[in-house]
Amino acid sequence: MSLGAIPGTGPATSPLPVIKKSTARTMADLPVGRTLVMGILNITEDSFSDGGKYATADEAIGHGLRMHYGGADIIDVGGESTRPGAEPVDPAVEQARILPVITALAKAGAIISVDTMHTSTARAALTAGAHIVNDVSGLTHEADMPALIAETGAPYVLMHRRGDAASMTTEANYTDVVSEVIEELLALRETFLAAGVASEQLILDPGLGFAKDHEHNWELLRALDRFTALGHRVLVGTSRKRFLGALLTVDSKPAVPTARDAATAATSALAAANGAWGVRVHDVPGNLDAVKVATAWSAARVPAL
Ligand code: PMM
Repeated sequence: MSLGAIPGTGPATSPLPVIKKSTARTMADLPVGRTLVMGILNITEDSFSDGGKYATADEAIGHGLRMHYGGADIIDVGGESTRPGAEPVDPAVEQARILPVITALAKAGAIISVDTMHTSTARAALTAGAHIVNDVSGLTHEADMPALIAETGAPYVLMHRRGDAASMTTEANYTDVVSEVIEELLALRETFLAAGVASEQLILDPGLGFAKDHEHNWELLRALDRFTALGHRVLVGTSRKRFLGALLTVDSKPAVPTARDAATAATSALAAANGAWGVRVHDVPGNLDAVKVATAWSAARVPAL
């Protein structure tokens, strides 16, 4: 395919990246031996960190390509904000936002996950070239998701959440957050297995920030090995989240989202050292460095005493 043939990639002189090759890839092409870096591409008006930034397909494709060529292993494309209090988006609107972007990025050789709670959007995205379904609903949204995942055989991120965007902040009540999140994820796992989903398709995510307060997020991150011990790949999303902003408070003001990237990279290194399969992040280069550090640290010989 000639340069610029895909909308948004532009002529060679354009400041937007151009397609360097057009080979579609599969999950088998993902690197092994280190934690994967999933770059976030929110094509929404109201996501907390990057809402409204990629309002046109051209801008979204350009940013996706930048992350792809900048070393992202996976690009996570979403068209509906998941932040507390976000307005629901009609699946038709969501699909109009994301499908042209997924088509273009898949042609450029990106491995793509679709961040959606809608079964119809997940199906359309897989048809357009997405590889993974990333569903933050914790199965609170559409009951036919397990049937779709069984039918397609696609890898599926099963994330823990209580309630929906409107109610989740009031549902962060736990006696033992780690045990309860694990228990609730395992119950959801049963629903997927009963629908015919293969265990290997399921990627677990503790859902940091989703019906969790700051302390819960730290506890979950600290106990990540209990999640990896469940025998599934584990994905972790800390990127620029409020618990990092609160940690970095200066003069009683939490750090703004874009000032949270170094702290995010630190959490990515910790997650990688604890066996995470992937980290979902805004800043791809910094987090790629962080997981490489963790890989080298984990692989280093421990001298005998
Ligand atoms: N967090 C957000 C959105 N999608 N998906 C998974 N699997 N895990 C997460 O932690 C997660 C997610 C919210 O962050 P954003 O608004 O920056 O996309």
